[in-house]
Amino acid sequence: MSDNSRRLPPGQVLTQKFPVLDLGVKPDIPLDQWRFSVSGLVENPIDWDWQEFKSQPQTTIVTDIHCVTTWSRYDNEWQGVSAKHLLDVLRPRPEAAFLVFYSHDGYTTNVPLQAFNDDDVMLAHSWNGEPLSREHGGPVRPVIPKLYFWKSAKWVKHITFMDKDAPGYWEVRGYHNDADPWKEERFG
Ligand SMILES: Nc1nc2c(c(=O)[nH]1)N[C@H]1C(S)=C(S)[C@@H](COP(=O)(O)O)O[C@H]1N2
Ligand SMILES: [Mo]
Repeated sequence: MSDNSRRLPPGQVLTQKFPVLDLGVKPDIPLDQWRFSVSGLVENPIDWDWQEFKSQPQTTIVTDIHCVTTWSRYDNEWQGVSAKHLLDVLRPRPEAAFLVFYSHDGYTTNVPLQAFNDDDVMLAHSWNGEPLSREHGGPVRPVIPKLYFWKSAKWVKHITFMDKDAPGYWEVRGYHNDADPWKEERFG
């Protein structure tokens, strides 16, 4: 896209850098100890080790990042397991409407199932052709490009599917629950 006004959401500034933002703890999770589990309102809960995760169908997507602190970064190439595939495996129950992500640093964040169930959402293990670095959330982080980047939990270890919403770390501290950059849903 060449028309920047249609690509850069309101109030954002483009950067070539990839800033690091988190609570200050950067967990080190060796791949042989890494696990990823999903529980709650799904027909088929999972508890994957690294090999099971990597043996799922792999996809690549290129997305823009929009952080609530106003930086945006274009053309990030992510590789991993698509949300669509994960949902095929999990088979959410009809009552399932909200997800909470749990991370190794104690961070949590919430999204509606509708936001997760999108073609550009994935659990990423690589960024721009390299394994996702520890400072950016490796081994694995979800990427939800249509929402501000705080919804993309680094060092993810668990997802729970629920019938009710449950605001996460920043959402209970004044960040907007929905986080749509195009509507500037930053706070409140
Ligand atoms: N586990 C975890 N995930 C997190 C955070 C965090 O503190 N812990 N911070 C969020 C915020 S506010 C942002 S902007 C992005 C920053 O990701 P980056 O460091 O890869 O740029 O991670 C999000 N995911
Ligand atoms: Mo952020």
